[in-house]
Amino acid sequence: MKQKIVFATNNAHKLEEVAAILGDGFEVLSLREIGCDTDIPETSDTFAGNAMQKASFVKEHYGYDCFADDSGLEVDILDGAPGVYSARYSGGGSEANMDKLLLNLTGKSERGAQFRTVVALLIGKESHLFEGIVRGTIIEERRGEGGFGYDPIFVPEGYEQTFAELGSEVKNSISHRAKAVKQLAEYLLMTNDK
Ligand code: ITT
Repeated sequence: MKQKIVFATNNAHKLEEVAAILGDGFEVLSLREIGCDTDIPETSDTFAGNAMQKASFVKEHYGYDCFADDSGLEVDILDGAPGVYSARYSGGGSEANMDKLLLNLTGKSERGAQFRTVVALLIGKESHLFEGIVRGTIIEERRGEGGFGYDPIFVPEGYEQTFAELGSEVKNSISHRAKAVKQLAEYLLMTNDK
């Protein structure tokens, strides 16, 4: 039987990526599927704090075992910005966020960056955190149609294409979210076997 677990996110792209990474053994329920249409507050200044805040909201209000992730892009030369503010960097959407970042990096040759995800899991009375990082470079203009967020301007280390060009299969095997969610899956499978 499939293990049911709630993923506390409003981001359909993240839901799709995570369901693909977790694989067939799990039925991942979205917030909509449990009847939650609240924009859950994210007021912490750390990924772990925000991920835990989202997971706790669902556990408290709906009683489900649940996980949430908080993720973002950290640019070396900008001291880790936009970081936890990645979704809200420009005050507009993804296009405006990329415009602002490219503008802030105009003329800069040092373009190292990383995506980071922290997943918070609340299961029974236990809580766990899992982290994934992927290093890469911010290029000077957008390339590719796939993915979401900053994917068109991020080239992961060891590749020449952006996350948006590489497609979901490659992205889901090497991304920050893949690394964190694989640890989550191992943990869930281990506890399910007991
Ligand atoms: P939820 O809080 O509902 O889960 P969200 O989109 O607000 O969805 P986050 O708070 O984790 O998600 O913000 C992450 C932002 O960082 C996201 O909106 C993107 O701009 C960026 N980001 C995170 N993961 C990314 C990825 O895999 N590719 C590109 N951009 C990403």
